[in-house]
Amino acid sequence: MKITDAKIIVCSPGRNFVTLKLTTEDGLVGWGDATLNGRELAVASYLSDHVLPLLAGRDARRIEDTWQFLYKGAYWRRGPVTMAAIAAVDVALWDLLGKSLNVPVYHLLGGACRDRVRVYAHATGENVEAALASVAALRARGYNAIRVQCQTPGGKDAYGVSHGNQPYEPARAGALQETVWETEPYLRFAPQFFARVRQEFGPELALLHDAHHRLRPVEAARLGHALEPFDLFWLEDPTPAELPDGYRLIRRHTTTPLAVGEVFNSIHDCRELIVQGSIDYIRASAVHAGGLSHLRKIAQLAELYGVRTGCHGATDLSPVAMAAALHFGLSVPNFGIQEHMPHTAETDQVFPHAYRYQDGAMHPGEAPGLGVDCNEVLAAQFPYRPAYLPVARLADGTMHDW
Ligand code: EZ4
Ligand code: CO
Repeated sequence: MKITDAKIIVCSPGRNFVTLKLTTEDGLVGWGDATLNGRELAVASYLSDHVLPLLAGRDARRIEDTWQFLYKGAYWRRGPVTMAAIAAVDVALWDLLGKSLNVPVYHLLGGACRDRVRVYAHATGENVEAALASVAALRARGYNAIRVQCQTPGGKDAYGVSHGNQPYEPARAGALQETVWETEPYLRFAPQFFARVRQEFGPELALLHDAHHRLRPVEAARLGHALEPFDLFWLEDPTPAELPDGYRLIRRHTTTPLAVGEVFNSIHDCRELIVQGSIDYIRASAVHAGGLSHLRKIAQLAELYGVRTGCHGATDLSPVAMAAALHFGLSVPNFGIQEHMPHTAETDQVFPHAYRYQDGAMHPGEAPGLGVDCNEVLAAQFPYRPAYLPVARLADGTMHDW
């Protein structure tokens, strides 16, 4: 099963995606996602200039060897660009293997450990009433786990809040957007806000919150402690992910569960947090952490330490990576929850897929491989548009973590 052709498709059906298409001598096609939000063309170039020329003639069944070849063979290891590129190849090879054997990928990953993949949705509001209405609307659609983000009253912006009735989408086309961040008003507001959400929706709804790396460790510890009465499912990314000592500090001061890792790209980023018992959920994804092969290793390390998966699943994972996440989520023993932000209708048309949502959970479907296709003719109608993630500054202009 030799690889005979490899091609990159960059398209923007609502936001930018980088998609890898591998073709074998038997005419099978495998898909991989290499989307790196705001830095898409760097990965496309890494793939087309440095990876794809190495793939022709390789046996598509040698998934682990190809991973090792691309990781060790580059000498320059890790980093989001490299690992997203390796992920695209890896996921496309799993897709090809499934198609060649006529089985869904989750069977190749050890088979289903559960019958559906619990997902959480994003509620957002520019004020408390709007955020509560957003939670209510998602609950009505069957979600039993909801991440809630609300703008601090009087504040100019907050992480994760959509504007003008649009679904939340962090990347913005056109000029770079600058936001203003104020920590103290946020820290005063967040516990009052979650008290209100709990009061409104009762004890059973799983509530999640994302602080998006914006707090210093001691501030995050204070927030985690203050949120304990409201029984969060998790507090995500309370402090920058590169501060394992910061997470140890937070951990010493609060029993609010912690989730970290959407920006991680290798097991080495995750290791210290996991083995020191500083986190409860690891958020590494099948696209930004080296594909299904590497994500399995991260999950196996996490399993040893009682840490569960909570994989990133924002819209910057294309439907190809979303399918990979669902095959993984169905089959990984220490599954926790999967993030789910629905894509635009145009994205779903460009990437027809077998996965489906029902009653707060998703299933990858029974199609061979990943169960996702890419309509290249349609994709060509949505050309790449430069887009960036916003940046954040403090009120005095100091650059802050976004
Ligand atoms: O801001 O994926 O938990 N989800 C998130 C996302 C991230 C984007 C960055 O590309 O934090 O919305
Ligand atoms: Co996040």
